[in-house]
Amino acid sequence: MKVLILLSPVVARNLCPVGIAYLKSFLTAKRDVEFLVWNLSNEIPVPNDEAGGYWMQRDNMLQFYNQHQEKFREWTDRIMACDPDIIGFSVWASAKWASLFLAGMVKERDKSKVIVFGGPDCSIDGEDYIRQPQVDAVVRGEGETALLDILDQVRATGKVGPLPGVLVRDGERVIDGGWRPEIANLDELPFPDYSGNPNLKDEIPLALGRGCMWRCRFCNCHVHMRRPRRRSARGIYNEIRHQKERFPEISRFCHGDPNGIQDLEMLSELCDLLLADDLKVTFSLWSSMSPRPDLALLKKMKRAGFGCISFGMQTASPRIKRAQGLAYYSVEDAERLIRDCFNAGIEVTLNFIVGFPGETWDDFQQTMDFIKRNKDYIHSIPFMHTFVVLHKSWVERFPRKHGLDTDDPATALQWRHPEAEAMAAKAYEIIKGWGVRIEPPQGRD
Ligand code: B12
Ligand code: SF4
Repeated sequence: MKVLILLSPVVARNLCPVGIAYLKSFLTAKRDVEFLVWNLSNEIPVPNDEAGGYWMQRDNMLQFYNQHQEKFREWTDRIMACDPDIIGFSVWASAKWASLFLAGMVKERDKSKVIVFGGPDCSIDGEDYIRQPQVDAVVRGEGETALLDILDQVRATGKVGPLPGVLVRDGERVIDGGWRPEIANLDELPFPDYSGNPNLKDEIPLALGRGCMWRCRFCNCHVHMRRPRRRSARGIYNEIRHQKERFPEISRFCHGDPNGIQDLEMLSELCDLLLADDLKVTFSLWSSMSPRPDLALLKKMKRAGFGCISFGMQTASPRIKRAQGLAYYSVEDAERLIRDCFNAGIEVTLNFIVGFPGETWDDFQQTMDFIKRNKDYIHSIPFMHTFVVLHKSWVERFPRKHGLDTDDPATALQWRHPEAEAMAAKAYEIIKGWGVRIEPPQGRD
């Protein structure tokens, strides 16, 4: 059996998805399967590939498609010549339209080709994808066991029928297999396989677990990975050794799951294992703010190779923080954590959101005051995001409760704070004036 996974435009340059590497190692360990990954996005450089919102608009991608029809035809020819048993599209929102256009072109050539969509945007908008005639099945959530079942079904019957975790169509009717139980013990998964991925250059993605234990009101992560699960320190350490053996020229690991500072006991144990070894590797982490860890653990993390942490700080207004569901730490906790990281030698970058519902210039000022107080301890502030309502987030589902003047989720999705752009522009102007960098540490974006 041959499985071809496609990453269509537009995904960020050099994206090396941890999820596809997991699918590859899992499927090839379980079945005799040729697993191919084509990152088509690499083949058409897009100058503004970070502008995810722009590429989520169908008209923008249609214009791009019209300019590059020849390339889309060439891809279709290659896919047909490759003749895979399953054509899988790994879809992030920015790649939605190109994936749908290309799938349509394949189906036009051969209706019997099995086309499966999966990836983050399918978890969030799966019902929409399965209504498209060129899509035979949509996998929501993690893909390993669902894709394995699909593979077995296609081998036996040549098509995909109802399965847990999968949406399929019977004529016009959508059959929803419900959400598949998530893999309980992540240590049972084989290590992700990055072989042959041209985007694996300077750093190797590393997932410490899946999902996030918090429930920020603006976030929709819990739709994609529903239950937070951590890997064991020993399992992560073994993977680091394994990847180092496979790719000895790469010594930097970048974090590939939503939130790195969740299980402090595991982090501490991982540091002990790394310190007892001499792997000469470094790590970067994403994390929410937290009342923990303490200075001792941060110092140990630094010695073990954790060089920088990107914190989602979002706001320093206690009122807006509460509205965002971030009551689990205080502004003082955040201040202490930033300074402790600095004192431990860990570079801190902070990301903020401006223009949350109900945010006033006074709330904004509290954030600016916070940055000013802590500017000597902050490496950079790469993102001052203007708030947008995410599909399936709590804000979208319960808009009035979050200060919007509507009960309608569709209207909520369009909502923008009238001062958000002005706040972001002002913030950049102020923080640049203080000499705070707005680009992340080298090698981190
Ligand atoms: C870690 C992460 C990143 C890392 C990527 C790490 C890596 N190397 O893979 C980095 C920092 C690079 C990143 C960047 C971005 N991210 Co991000 N990221 C995440 C995060 C926090 C976790 C993803 C995760 O758990 N990965 C772990 C692996 C195991 O899961 P996975 O990659 O999804 O793969 C599994 C399934 O999706 C499925 N699957 C994947 N492909 C396929 C294909 C088929 C055929 C099948 C059947 C299954 C399948 O199986 C995989 C294994 O179980 C999520 C939030 C969340 N909790 O979901 C946001 C998230 C995925 N990111 C998002 C966005 C928007 C971005 C950016 C565009 C942000 C920006 N403006 O720059 C960029 C650019 C990415 C791009 N496509 O170009 C959005 C996606 C929105 C959407 N609707 O598509 C999310 C959901 C966050 C959010 N709430 O907005 N991100
Ligand atoms: S901490 Fe980050 S990943 Fe977790 S719910 Fe909040 S925004 Fe989402």
